[in-house]
Amino acid sequence: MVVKVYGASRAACPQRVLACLFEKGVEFELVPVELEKGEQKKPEFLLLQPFGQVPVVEDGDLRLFESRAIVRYYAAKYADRGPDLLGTTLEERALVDQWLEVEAHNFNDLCFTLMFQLVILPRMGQPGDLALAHSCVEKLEKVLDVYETRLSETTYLAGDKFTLADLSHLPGIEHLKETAKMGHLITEREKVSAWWDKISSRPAWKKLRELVQ
Ligand SMILES: N[C@@H](CCC(=O)N[C@@H](CS)C(=O)NCC(=O)O)C(=O)O
Repeated sequence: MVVKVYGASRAACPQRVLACLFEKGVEFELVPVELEKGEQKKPEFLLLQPFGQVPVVEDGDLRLFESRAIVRYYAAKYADRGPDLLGTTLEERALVDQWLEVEAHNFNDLCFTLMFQLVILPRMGQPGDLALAHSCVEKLEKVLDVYETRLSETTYLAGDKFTLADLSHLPGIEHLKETAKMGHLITEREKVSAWWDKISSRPAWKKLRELVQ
């Protein structure tokens, strides 16, 4: 059965899910939801996702939202297919979870606020708060300094293997670099930059990029 993914291929949260499905070779159908038109807030969509956000997946009888819950589900469901994205030992899994939490709370919150002020609000014809954006950049610098230290010890965030912890960063960093023109945050850090080059050159992420263009 083909997995249905409701979302916009340009939006970061659906991209997290699509990247995971590509890694695992899971066939999917993308059901477009036009965020600019507010389709995600319409009553029929709220029946799928009561908070009015994408992505949502439908897989047989299962309907699931929250991109990180979805990628955990597919990484576990297809554990024996494609790369191991969860870690095998209890300790490896704990480290993957730790860095997934860091992505969600330390990295993504700042990245999202920055994107909202610099890109999304101006796109909607409203001025972004540049002071807020500036403070996000300062805080992001500190977060990425922590990544730089971590990545001088291990090749990937959770250890020596690519996992969900790395995959989950792909959309946010791509948006930071390409849309917000903040690529220097990555390139000025040697280890983070090498890590980014490695994770963004994976065939699954390249397929995602082709889908977006
Ligand atoms: N924590 C949720 C966040 C979902 C989310 O913020 N989705 C954005 C797209 S990346 C969205 O639907 N934005 C439109 C809106 O909030 O109205 C997840 O990871 O799935």
